[in-house]
Amino acid sequence: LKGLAAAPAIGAAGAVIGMPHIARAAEFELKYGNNLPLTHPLNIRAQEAADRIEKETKGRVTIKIFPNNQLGGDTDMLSQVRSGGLTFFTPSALVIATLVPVAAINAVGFAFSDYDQVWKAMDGGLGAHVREAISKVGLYAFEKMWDNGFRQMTTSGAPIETVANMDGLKIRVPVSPLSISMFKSLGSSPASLQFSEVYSSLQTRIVDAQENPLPIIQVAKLYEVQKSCALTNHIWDGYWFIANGRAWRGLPPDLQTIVAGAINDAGLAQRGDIKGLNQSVQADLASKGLAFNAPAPDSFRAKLREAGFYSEWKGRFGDEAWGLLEAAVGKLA
Ligand code: X2X
Repeated sequence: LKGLAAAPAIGAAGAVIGMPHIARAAEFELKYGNNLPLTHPLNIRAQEAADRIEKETKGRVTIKIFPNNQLGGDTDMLSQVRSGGLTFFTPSALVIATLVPVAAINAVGFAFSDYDQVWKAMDGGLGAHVREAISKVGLYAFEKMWDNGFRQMTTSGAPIETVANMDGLKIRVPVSPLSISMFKSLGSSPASLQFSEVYSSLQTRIVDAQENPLPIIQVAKLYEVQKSCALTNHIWDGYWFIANGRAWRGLPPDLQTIVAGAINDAGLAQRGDIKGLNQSVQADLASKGLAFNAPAPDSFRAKLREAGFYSEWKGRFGDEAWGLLEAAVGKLA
């Protein structure tokens, strides 16, 4: 984990600024990668955590952030964090589920009705169950999940008013078995694409629609290539802040305490940011030309039930996990 000493700063004219000195390399130089633009609260709060960690560890731990798929898409970063090439990664629950299937349980369609239910479940028994499963594949999941948000559907075609408008719709979904199953059950033709490919696939009409929380639609400028947005709230999605297990265990306990404290606190602050954005972003997107409508969820839910979506996923997640979800949200299927 030891890196090279930083080179002395070089001024515009090539002269060394001040006395040449060799900065001491941090004992632990850690890398964190994610799939979101720098302007998203996830990156803003992660940078705050990194600054706090450097300060509180007196420079022994530094974290360099690689935002916006700089290190590859989700699938690439997931394998890098498993191998140790990356120390930290924040996959959405949907995406880490390709490795830890039960992690998608928070994304069951229309399960959560509000954030009180979400955080009670994810900070409680359901989140603990998922973190345990994540630990079994050699990764460490920090206690506090970060917010992605309630997912909404956008399209370049006719507005989505009821589930009938989903028929045959070519919609991009994340690389996630649950998303594919859900959108097939709704009658659409989903395509799994990494987030790094979403803007261009909408622009070139490989797909006509996508679904994401409003803050992502804003920071990734998806309004430039979409016409309307249906406020369906069909999935609540969050990010697990994960670490390579070996790298995590290689940190002395006092440093682990500082790192976990800073990351979990930043996660809580980030939840507040998203909550605030949920209030304000819609007006901004509307002013940029995105038309909004708020479909009643009933036709979507009924279609999922008829297609056997809930019974299938209850079976796939197992009774224990399903019971923990229902303890938070009430009976689902
Ligand atoms: O890929 C997406 O749609 C995103 C950004 O929401 C996730 O990370 C799942």
